[in-house]
Amino acid sequence: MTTRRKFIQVGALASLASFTKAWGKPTSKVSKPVVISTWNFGVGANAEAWKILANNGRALDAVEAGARVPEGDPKESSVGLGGLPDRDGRVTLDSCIMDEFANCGAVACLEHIVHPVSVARKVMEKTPHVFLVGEGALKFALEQGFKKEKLLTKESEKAWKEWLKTSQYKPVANIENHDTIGIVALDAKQNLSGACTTSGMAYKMHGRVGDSPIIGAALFVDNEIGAATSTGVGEEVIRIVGSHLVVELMRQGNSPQQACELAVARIVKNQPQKSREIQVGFLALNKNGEFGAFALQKGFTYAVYSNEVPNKIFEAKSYY
Ligand code: SD4
Repeated sequence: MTTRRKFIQVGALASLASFTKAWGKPTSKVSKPVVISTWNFGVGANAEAWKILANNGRALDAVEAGARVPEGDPKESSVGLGGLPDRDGRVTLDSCIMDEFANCGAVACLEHIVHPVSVARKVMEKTPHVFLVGEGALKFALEQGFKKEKLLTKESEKAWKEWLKTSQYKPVANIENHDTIGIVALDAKQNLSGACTTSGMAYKMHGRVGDSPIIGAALFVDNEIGAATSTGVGEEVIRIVGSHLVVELMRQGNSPQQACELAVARIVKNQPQKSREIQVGFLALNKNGEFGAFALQKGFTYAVYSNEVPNKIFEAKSYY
Protein backbone atom coordinates (compact mmCIF):
# COMPACT_ATOMS: atom_id res chain seq x y z
CA MET A 1 0.00 0.00 0.00
CA THR A 2 1.33 3.44 -0.85
CA THR A 3 1.65 5.48 2.30
CA ARG A 4 1.00 9.20 2.21
CA ARG A 5 4.67 9.90 2.87
CA LYS A 6 5.71 7.72 -0.06
CA PHE A 7 3.13 9.42 -2.23
CA ILE A 8 4.57 12.86 -1.40
CA GLN A 9 8.07 11.63 -2.17
CA VAL A 10 7.00 10.14 -5.48
CA GLY A 11 5.26 13.40 -6.35
CA ALA A 12 8.36 15.37 -5.53
CA LEU A 13 10.57 13.07 -7.55
CA ALA A 14 8.19 13.06 -10.49
CA SER A 15 8.13 16.83 -10.68
CA LEU A 16 11.86 16.78 -10.21
CA ALA A 17 12.40 14.62 -13.27
CA SER A 18 11.64 17.50 -15.59
CA PHE A 19 13.97 19.77 -13.64
CA THR A 20 16.78 17.26 -13.82
CA LYS A 21 16.37 17.32 -17.56
CA ALA A 22 16.54 21.08 -17.62
CA TRP A 23 19.46 21.64 -15.27
CA GLY A 24 20.89 18.32 -14.23
CA LYS A 25 23.42 19.72 -11.79
CA PRO A 26 24.20 17.16 -9.09
CA THR A 27 24.45 18.27 -5.54
CA SER A 28 28.05 18.84 -4.47
CA LYS A 29 29.46 17.29 -1.35
CA VAL A 30 32.32 18.39 0.88
CA SER A 31 33.54 17.23 4.27
CA LYS A 32 32.68 19.11 7.44
CA PRO A 33 33.17 21.79 8.50
CA VAL A 34 31.71 23.83 5.68
CA VAL A 35 30.21 27.29 5.31
CA ILE A 36 28.28 28.62 2.32
CA SER A 37 26.90 32.09 1.79
CA THR A 38 25.16 34.22 -0.80
CA TRP A 39 26.76 36.46 -3.43
CA ASN A 40 30.39 37.40 -3.98
CA PHE A 41 30.69 39.08 -0.60
CA GLY A 42 30.16 35.63 0.83
CA VAL A 43 33.91 35.17 0.38
CA GLY A 44 34.73 37.74 3.08
CA ALA A 45 32.01 36.38 5.32
CA ASN A 46 33.13 32.78 4.85
CA ALA A 47 36.74 33.69 5.65
CA GLU A 48 35.69 35.07 9.01
CA ALA A 49 33.37 32.13 9.69
CA TRP A 50 36.12 29.67 8.74
CA LYS A 51 38.42 31.01 11.48
CA ILE A 52 35.87 29.67 13.96
CA LEU A 53 34.94 26.47 12.12
CA ALA A 54 38.55 25.45 11.52
CA ASN A 55 39.17 25.68 15.26
CA ASN A 56 36.36 23.29 16.13
CA GLY A 57 34.09 26.24 16.85
CA ARG A 58 30.31 26.27 16.81
CA ALA A 59 28.44 26.89 13.55
CA LEU A 60 26.31 29.51 15.34
CA ASP A 61 29.36 31.62 16.21
CA ALA A 62 30.69 31.16 12.69
CA VAL A 63 27.57 32.38 10.90
CA GLU A 64 27.25 35.39 13.17
CA ALA A 65 30.90 36.34 12.63
CA GLY A 66 30.48 35.87 8.89
CA ALA A 67 27.31 37.96 8.63
CA ARG A 68 28.98 40.80 10.51
CA VAL A 69 31.53 41.28 7.71
CA PRO A 70 29.27 42.84 5.05
CA GLU A 71 27.21 44.49 7.81
CA GLY A 72 30.23 46.50 8.87
CA ASP A 73 31.44 47.32 5.37
CA PRO A 74 30.27 50.81 4.32
CA LYS A 75 30.93 49.95 0.67
CA GLU A 76 28.27 47.24 0.67
CA SER A 77 25.10 49.12 -0.17
CA SER A 78 22.70 46.34 0.68
CA VAL A 79 23.62 45.26 4.21
CA GLY A 80 24.17 47.15 7.47
CA LEU A 81 26.30 50.29 7.41
CA GLY A 82 26.01 52.05 4.04
CA GLY A 83 22.87 50.11 3.10
CA LEU A 84 20.56 51.92 0.68
CA PRO A 85 17.69 53.56 2.55
CA ASP A 86 13.94 53.29 2.19
CA ARG A 87 12.08 55.95 0.21
CA ASP A 88 12.06 58.26 3.24
CA GLY A 89 15.85 58.13 3.43
CA ARG A 90 15.94 55.83 6.47
CA VAL A 91 18.23 52.80 6.61
CA THR A 92 16.17 50.01 8.18
CA LEU A 93 17.75 46.64 8.78
CA ASP A 94 16.35 43.10 8.94
CA SER A 95 18.17 40.08 10.32
CA CYS A 96 17.74 36.67 11.89
CA ILE A 97 19.77 33.80 13.26
CA MET A 98 18.98 30.16 14.09
CA ASP A 99 20.95 27.41 15.83
CA GLU A 100 21.05 23.63 16.01
CA PHE A 101 18.48 23.50 18.83
CA ALA A 102 15.88 25.46 16.84
CA ASN A 103 16.58 28.49 18.98
CA CYS A 104 16.12 31.61 16.90
CA GLY A 105 16.07 35.37 17.13
CA ALA A 106 15.21 38.18 14.74
CA VAL A 107 14.96 41.93 14.34
CA ALA A 108 13.20 43.94 11.66
CA CYS A 109 13.05 47.58 10.67
CA LEU A 110 15.91 48.25 13.07
CA GLU A 111 17.63 51.62 12.61
CA HIS A 112 21.00 53.00 13.73
CA ILE A 113 22.69 49.71 14.65
CA VAL A 114 25.54 48.40 12.49
CA HIS A 115 25.20 44.73 13.46
CA PRO A 116 21.56 43.63 13.50
CA VAL A 117 22.60 39.96 13.36
CA SER A 118 24.17 40.33 16.80
CA VAL A 119 21.03 42.03 18.10
CA ALA A 120 19.03 39.10 16.68
CA ARG A 121 21.30 36.73 18.59
CA LYS A 122 20.69 38.70 21.80
CA VAL A 123 16.94 38.48 21.20
CA MET A 124 17.41 34.72 20.94
CA GLU A 125 19.57 34.41 24.03
CA LYS A 126 18.33 37.13 26.38
CA THR A 127 14.60 37.40 25.83
CA PRO A 128 11.63 35.03 25.94
CA HIS A 129 10.80 36.22 22.40
CA VAL A 130 11.89 35.46 18.86
CA PHE A 131 11.23 38.71 17.02
CA LEU A 132 11.58 42.42 17.93
CA VAL A 133 10.82 45.21 15.47
CA GLY A 134 11.35 48.94 15.01
CA GLU A 135 11.52 51.13 18.11
CA GLY A 136 11.32 48.15 20.43
CA ALA A 137 14.24 46.45 18.71
CA LEU A 138 16.30 49.64 18.91
CA LYS A 139 15.48 50.15 22.58
CA PHE A 140 16.51 46.57 23.31
CA ALA A 141 19.75 46.93 21.31
CA LEU A 142 20.72 50.08 23.20
CA GLU A 143 19.97 48.38 26.51
CA GLN A 144 22.26 45.55 25.44
CA GLY A 145 25.10 48.03 24.88
CA PHE A 146 24.98 48.43 21.09
CA LYS A 147 25.98 51.90 19.92
CA LYS A 148 23.63 54.22 18.05
CA GLU A 149 25.26 55.17 14.75
CA LYS A 150 24.46 56.91 11.50
CA LEU A 151 24.12 54.24 8.83
CA LEU A 152 23.35 56.42 5.83
CA THR A 153 26.66 57.07 4.09
CA LYS A 154 27.27 59.97 1.67
CA GLU A 155 27.20 57.52 -1.27
CA SER A 156 23.89 55.94 -0.23
CA GLU A 157 22.36 59.37 0.40
CA LYS A 158 23.45 60.50 -3.04
CA ALA A 159 21.95 57.36 -4.67
CA TRP A 160 18.68 57.91 -2.79
CA LYS A 161 18.45 61.57 -3.88
CA GLU A 162 19.03 60.47 -7.45
CA TRP A 163 16.28 57.86 -7.09
CA LEU A 164 13.89 60.51 -5.73
CA LYS A 165 13.97 62.25 -9.11
CA THR A 166 11.91 59.41 -10.62
CA SER A 167 10.77 57.62 -7.46
CA GLN A 168 10.09 54.45 -9.41
CA TYR A 169 10.18 51.30 -7.33
CA LYS A 170 11.11 48.45 -9.59
CA PRO A 171 13.22 45.74 -8.03
CA VAL A 172 15.66 44.36 -10.57
CA ALA A 173 17.62 41.15 -10.62
CA ASN A 174 20.85 40.55 -8.77
CA ILE A 175 23.23 43.19 -7.48
CA GLU A 176 21.64 46.29 -8.97
CA ASN A 177 19.72 47.44 -5.93
CA HIS A 178 19.67 44.60 -3.46
CA ASP A 179 21.81 41.85 -2.02
CA THR A 180 21.41 40.03 1.20
CA ILE A 181 23.82 37.81 2.98
CA GLY A 182 22.43 34.45 3.93
CA ILE A 183 25.00 32.16 5.48
CA VAL A 184 24.69 28.55 6.66
CA ALA A 185 27.34 26.34 8.21
CA LEU A 186 27.96 22.78 9.36
CA ASP A 187 30.59 22.57 12.09
CA ALA A 188 33.06 19.84 13.02
CA LYS A 189 30.57 18.41 15.54
CA GLN A 190 28.10 18.13 12.66
CA ASN A 191 25.79 20.85 13.96
CA LEU A 192 24.08 23.33 11.65
CA SER A 193 23.29 27.02 12.09
CA GLY A 194 22.43 29.96 9.87
CA ALA A 195 22.05 33.73 9.73
CA CYS A 196 20.64 36.25 7.32
CA THR A 197 21.02 40.04 7.29
CA THR A 198 20.09 42.89 4.94
CA SER A 199 19.05 46.49 4.52
CA GLY A 200 16.25 45.09 2.36
CA MET A 201 15.02 46.27 -0.99
CA ALA A 202 16.33 49.75 -1.72
CA TYR A 203 13.68 52.49 -1.66
CA LYS A 204 11.04 50.21 -0.14
CA MET A 205 8.12 51.82 1.74
CA HIS A 206 9.07 52.79 5.27
CA GLY A 207 8.12 49.89 7.52
CA ARG A 208 8.33 47.28 4.78
CA VAL A 209 9.86 44.03 5.97
CA GLY A 210 11.07 41.39 3.55
CA ASP A 211 11.89 37.74 3.99
CA SER A 212 15.33 38.23 5.53
CA PRO A 213 14.36 38.43 9.22
CA ILE A 214 11.58 35.86 8.97
CA ILE A 215 12.44 32.43 10.29
CA GLY A 216 11.15 29.95 7.73
CA ALA A 217 11.24 32.45 4.88
CA ALA A 218 14.88 33.55 4.44
CA LEU A 219 16.36 31.12 6.90
CA PHE A 220 15.57 27.75 8.37
CA VAL A 221 17.69 25.22 10.21
CA ASP A 222 16.68 21.73 11.26
CA ASN A 223 19.67 20.01 12.76
CA GLU A 224 18.38 16.56 11.75
CA ILE A 225 18.06 17.50 8.11
CA GLY A 226 19.73 20.65 6.86
CA ALA A 227 19.67 24.42 6.55
CA ALA A 228 18.55 26.82 3.84
CA THR A 229 18.66 30.53 3.15
CA SER A 230 17.42 32.89 0.45
CA THR A 231 18.05 36.17 -1.28
CA GLY A 232 16.11 38.25 -3.77
CA VAL A 233 12.64 39.75 -3.76
CA GLY A 234 11.47 38.88 -0.27
CA GLU A 235 7.76 39.08 -0.96
CA GLU A 236 8.02 36.05 -3.25
CA VAL A 237 10.02 34.08 -0.70
CA ILE A 238 7.52 34.85 2.07
CA ARG A 239 4.63 33.65 -0.12
CA ILE A 240 6.13 30.14 -0.24
CA VAL A 241 7.89 30.23 3.17
CA GLY A 242 10.90 29.41 1.06
CA SER A 243 13.68 28.22 3.36
CA HIS A 244 11.35 26.08 5.43
CA LEU A 245 10.06 24.60 2.19
CA VAL A 246 13.61 23.80 1.06
CA VAL A 247 14.41 22.04 4.35
CA GLU A 248 11.15 20.08 4.27
CA LEU A 249 11.85 19.05 0.68
CA MET A 250 15.21 17.71 1.86
CA ARG A 251 13.40 15.84 4.65
CA GLN A 252 11.30 14.14 1.96
CA GLY A 253 14.45 12.76 0.42
CA ASN A 254 15.47 15.45 -2.04
CA SER A 255 19.09 16.52 -2.31
CA PRO A 256 19.89 20.16 -1.44
CA GLN A 257 20.12 20.92 -5.16
CA GLN A 258 16.78 19.28 -5.93
CA ALA A 259 15.15 21.06 -2.98
CA CYS A 260 16.33 24.50 -4.17
CA GLU A 261 15.09 23.74 -7.69
CA LEU A 262 11.66 22.65 -6.44
CA ALA A 263 11.29 25.78 -4.29
CA VAL A 264 12.17 28.06 -7.21
CA ALA A 265 9.71 26.14 -9.39
CA ARG A 266 7.00 26.79 -6.79
CA ILE A 267 7.54 30.54 -7.22
CA VAL A 268 7.30 30.17 -10.98
CA LYS A 269 4.08 28.18 -10.62
CA ASN A 270 2.55 30.83 -8.34
CA GLN A 271 3.75 33.86 -10.29
CA PRO A 272 4.49 32.79 -13.87
CA GLN A 273 4.71 36.33 -15.22
CA LYS A 274 6.31 38.15 -12.31
CA SER A 275 8.90 35.41 -11.83
CA ARG A 276 10.45 36.36 -15.18
CA GLU A 277 11.26 39.85 -13.98
CA ILE A 278 12.64 39.32 -10.51
CA GLN A 279 15.41 37.41 -8.81
CA VAL A 280 15.11 34.88 -6.00
CA GLY A 281 17.89 32.48 -5.08
CA PHE A 282 18.12 29.65 -2.54
CA LEU A 283 21.12 27.98 -0.93
CA ALA A 284 20.85 24.69 0.94
CA LEU A 285 23.21 22.57 2.98
CA ASN A 286 22.37 19.20 4.48
CA LYS A 287 23.62 17.34 7.51
CA ASN A 288 26.15 15.41 5.37
CA GLY A 289 27.83 18.47 3.90
CA GLU A 290 26.00 18.26 0.58
CA PHE A 291 25.01 21.65 -0.76
CA GLY A 292 23.02 23.09 -3.63
CA ALA A 293 21.86 26.42 -5.05
CA PHE A 294 19.32 27.57 -7.58
CA ALA A 295 17.80 30.87 -8.70
CA LEU A 296 15.13 32.27 -10.95
CA GLN A 297 17.58 34.26 -13.06
CA LYS A 298 21.19 33.91 -14.06
CA GLY A 299 23.72 35.78 -11.98
CA PHE A 300 23.12 34.39 -8.50
CA THR A 301 26.54 33.69 -7.05
CA TYR A 302 27.49 32.05 -3.79
CA ALA A 303 30.70 31.23 -1.94
CA VAL A 304 31.74 27.89 -0.44
CA TYR A 305 34.50 27.29 2.10
CA SER A 306 35.53 23.79 3.19
CA ASN A 307 38.73 21.80 3.39
CA GLU A 308 38.27 20.77 -0.26
CA VAL A 309 36.96 24.10 -1.56
CA PRO A 310 39.02 26.95 -0.15
CA ASN A 311 36.51 29.77 -0.42
CA LYS A 312 35.44 29.75 -4.04
CA ILE A 313 32.63 31.59 -5.79
CA PHE A 314 30.17 29.59 -7.89
CA GLU A 315 27.30 30.72 -10.04
CA ALA A 316 24.04 28.92 -9.40
CA LYS A 317 22.06 27.42 -12.26
CA SER A 318 18.81 29.20 -12.92
CA TYR A 319 15.25 28.51 -14.02
CA TYR A 320 15.33 31.11 -16.79
C1 SD4 B 1 14.44 41.62 0.90
N1 SD4 B 1 15.43 39.51 0.42
O1 SD4 B 1 14.44 42.58 1.67
C2 SD4 B 1 15.73 40.88 0.71
C3 SD4 B 1 16.54 41.57 -0.31
C4 SD4 B 1 17.58 40.74 -0.97
O2 SD4 B 1 19.12 40.41 -2.56
O3 SD4 B 1 17.83 39.64 -0.68
N2 SD4 B 1 18.24 41.17 -1.93
O4 SD4 B 1 13.45 41.27 0.27
